[in-house]
Amino acid sequence: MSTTSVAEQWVDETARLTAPSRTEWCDGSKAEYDRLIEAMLRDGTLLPLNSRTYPNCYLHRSHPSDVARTEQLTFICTGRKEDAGPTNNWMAPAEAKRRAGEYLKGAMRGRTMYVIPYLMGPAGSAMSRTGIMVTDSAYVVASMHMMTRVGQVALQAMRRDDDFIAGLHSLGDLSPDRRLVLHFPEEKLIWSVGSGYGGNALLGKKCHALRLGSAQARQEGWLAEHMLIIGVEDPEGRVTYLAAAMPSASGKTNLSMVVSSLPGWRAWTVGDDIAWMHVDSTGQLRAINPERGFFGVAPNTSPKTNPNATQMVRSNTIFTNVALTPSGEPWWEGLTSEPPAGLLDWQGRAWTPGTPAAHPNSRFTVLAQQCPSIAPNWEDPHGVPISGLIFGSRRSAVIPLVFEAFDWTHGVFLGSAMSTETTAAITGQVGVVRRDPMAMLPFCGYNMGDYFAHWLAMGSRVARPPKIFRVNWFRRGADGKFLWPGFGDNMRVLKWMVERIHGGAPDVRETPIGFLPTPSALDTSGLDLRRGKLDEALRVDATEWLEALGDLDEFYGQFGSRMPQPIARKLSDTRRGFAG
Ligand code: OXD
Ligand code: MN
Repeated sequence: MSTTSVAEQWVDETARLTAPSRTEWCDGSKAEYDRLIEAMLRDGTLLPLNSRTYPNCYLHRSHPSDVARTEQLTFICTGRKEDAGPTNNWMAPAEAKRRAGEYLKGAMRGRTMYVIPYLMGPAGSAMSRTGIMVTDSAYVVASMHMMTRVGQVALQAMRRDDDFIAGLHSLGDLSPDRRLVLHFPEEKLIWSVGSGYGGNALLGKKCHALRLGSAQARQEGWLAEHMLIIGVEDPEGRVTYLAAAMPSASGKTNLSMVVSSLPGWRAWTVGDDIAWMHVDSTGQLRAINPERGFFGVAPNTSPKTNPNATQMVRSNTIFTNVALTPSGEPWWEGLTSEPPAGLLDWQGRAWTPGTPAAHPNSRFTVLAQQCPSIAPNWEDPHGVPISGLIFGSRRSAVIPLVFEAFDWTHGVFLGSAMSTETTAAITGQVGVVRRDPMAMLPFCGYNMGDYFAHWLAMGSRVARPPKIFRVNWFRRGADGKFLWPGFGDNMRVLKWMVERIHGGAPDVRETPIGFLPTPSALDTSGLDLRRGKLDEALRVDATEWLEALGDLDEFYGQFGSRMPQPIARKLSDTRRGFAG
């Protein structure tokens, strides 16, 4: 394999620091994947699953203290603290390298250092970008095979010798006390040590495609977003593409593969987690999915909530931290209504009812092409044209089921003001409400004030700005139950959006937060939902809203002069709307 001298030099430098016993360049071939799997089966990193019912599927159990992204150990290391901004952890680059350098020094002794050239995005796309990652984890290499395009395809896509994000990953000793996930946007460099889990370790995903990707996108004039991409086909056969930002473990995978409860409507999956969006020469916003596979949350994935996902993980899938049945099948909460007898939990112990069988952040890793609803054009090098953007979060109160922004700037305001309840995808307390602008709080690789400004600037370059919607599937009634059934019925909400995009559904209710569908504008045919529940799901309460907006001045205030005034003005307009 030919490589560039810049890449070779960086790999040599890394080997001098980490001292592996050997270095192996990965080619991304099936033979390579099979060799890795065999080696991991031999050394116990992987356990085989039932080869009849789950062919070529494996179970990996991570270290019990390494089960989710660790935001408190994740840093943006820019020369100036203000360039990382108040919502990111910051460390000076030299200090970051000194500290992580201690953990990395000799960390690969006795281990193989794998070098993975990988491409984020379809082959042949001007929107795709290259990374070169080194790791001492065979599990990470096998996962990168599924999540990215590995090998020559990546090297060929480099625009210059130094046109790659360099990523150094080592398991270290897996101790959270010696774990750091460091991003150096000014050097196009990632250092991650001490974790073998998900977004901490599969560097193409959060570290490259979002944190460094967002910084690169700002410089180059595009958007790197924590968004699914979906094509909604209507009964006339027209497909309308939307991208939707939602925080981790808040339904992106389910929505991207939704099986419609409305006859004649169907969804095509383009991506479930990340969208890279460019404005083309005609002023059309277009999106690619930079990933090649899905790293989805297993719990609550079932034939009812996501039939496409349950089908796609029946073969060629690596499961991490799920439970194991006596017949060698994976199991997680929600997969079946009753847990099978004789389960082993995610740590391999006899399961005790009342404790999690699968870890709440247990995952499946699988190629996107296995998804029954994958769009035929999901790897189109030109991407898909985006006509609608959705900001969605998990809020049991206040936020209505769906509403539409008045215009692009107002939509950016709605995204910037998004708040959500935290989930098990991150280490820490679950269910805490926090501001999570555009679902990018953990992923924006630069000052979020500049990020809002970049969003506004992108709007002025788009000839036909997509309509922007805000959704919340998670609002609960006084009885504590969800007001909206969700899942396949979310197509009813998507249908309203598609109609709005194409100039239909004129019957809207104007409120200070945006346009809401009148309850009769949502297609509820065949849905057994009391009208009162829908009214409640769509209720906009001035007192609740004024209270919910209360901390936004302080939130925006952190960004000082970097906070774009047009967004702050939308906040005042909203308050005025409710007051008057
Ligand atoms: C993910 C996440 O893994 O957002 O996609 O945590
Ligand atoms: Mn995600």
